[in-house]
Amino acid sequence: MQIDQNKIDGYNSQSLRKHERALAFLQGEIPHAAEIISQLGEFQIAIPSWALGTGGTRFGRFPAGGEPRNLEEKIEDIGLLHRLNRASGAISLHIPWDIPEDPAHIRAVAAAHGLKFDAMNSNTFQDQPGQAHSYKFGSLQNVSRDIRQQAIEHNIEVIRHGIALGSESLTVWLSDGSCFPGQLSFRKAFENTLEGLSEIYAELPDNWKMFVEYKAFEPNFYSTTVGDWGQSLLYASKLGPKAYTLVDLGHHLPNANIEQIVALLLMEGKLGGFHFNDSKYGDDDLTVGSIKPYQLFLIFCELVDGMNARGMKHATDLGWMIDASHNVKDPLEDLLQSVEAIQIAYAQALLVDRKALTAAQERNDVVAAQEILQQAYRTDVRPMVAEARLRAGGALEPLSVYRGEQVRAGLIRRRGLVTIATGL
Ligand code: PSV
Ligand code: MN
Repeated sequence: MQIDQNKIDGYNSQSLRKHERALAFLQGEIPHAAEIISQLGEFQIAIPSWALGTGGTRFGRFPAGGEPRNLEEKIEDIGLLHRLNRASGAISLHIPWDIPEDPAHIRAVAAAHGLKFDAMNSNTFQDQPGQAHSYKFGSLQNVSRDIRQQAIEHNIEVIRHGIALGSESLTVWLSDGSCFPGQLSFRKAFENTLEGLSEIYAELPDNWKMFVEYKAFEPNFYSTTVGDWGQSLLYASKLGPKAYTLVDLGHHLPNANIEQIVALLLMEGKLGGFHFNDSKYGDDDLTVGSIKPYQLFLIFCELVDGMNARGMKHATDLGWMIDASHNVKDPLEDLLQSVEAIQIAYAQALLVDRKALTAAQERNDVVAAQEILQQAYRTDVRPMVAEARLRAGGALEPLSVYRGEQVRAGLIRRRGLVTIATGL
């Protein structure tokens, strides 16, 4: 389902006056507003192919209806998001949930929607029908060479799919670990995992990156073999220059200082990718910015400062992706909210008066430092985000257009009420 440009223009003209007034006020307050708007225009956030359906929990699932039935329809849904916000210009695939049987065709479908292929994701956390060996006791960490080999071959297969689609990175998230003390040897699990990752790394094309994603717990609840940023950094450092750590916001123990983790990984040149979501308790996979928007802003402050310190391009030098699950919301509405929350945090971080902050830090002026950060955080930057969308041909108010056009009802009419998207 697509929304015509003239429809979007029609909605925009209804709210244009109000928008222009709000923007003019902001431009008067912020001398470098034009630069921020252009940076926002370049910033794209990949959408995972598994976030387009209702995720559910282990207790149940309440599908919204009209979920995409195949990869083409998933691409179509992301194309729709991108048309509305002009900031979701990439898709990230999980194999084997979304095997591109005809890569040339899938590439063409994505290109028609203005989408690129972001990181490819392997899956050795589930057993697939017909699979020779089970991952019940882990994949790359496994005591069995045959099982490790199967996981290595799967990852190499994922790289091949990615090459065919024009992707340039592989994200490896392993659920490997243990549920009970004594179940495994931490050292052997690490060594096996490192050996497997090295074999996968050796198959990466020159222009590819490997992202090693860590997670503190779940599905294993005693130990995780890539459990935190220290372990991920250890693997990435040993693997070589194409390997990086990937930070998923939901993968930390409660109250972890994620902004500090980000600052240090960037300082070491080892931060490669990002999975955005929000959480109250664990890996809750909630809408970005719905629970801890100030933390998200502080993380973006470190991202912006750390990338600037290394002369990195904000838009392209890290892999930006949403990794969330939608249990009670329409997945597409949730994703529109998440993308906007990311853009808001990014714009607020660009507002921080860095010179003044450094000066305050140098004289140990704690109060001034806090005021400088909060001055940026308390600025309503939404008109700049909307202006970036408007200039790119998107909607001033994406959610209003989505609802006004009754997109979900249209998808249900076309695809049916009971459709299940592949994924978790
Ligand atoms: C694991 O919780 C994770 O964050 C990884 O990125 C997976 O690829 C994704 O969620 C889907 O299971
Ligand atoms: Mn993730």
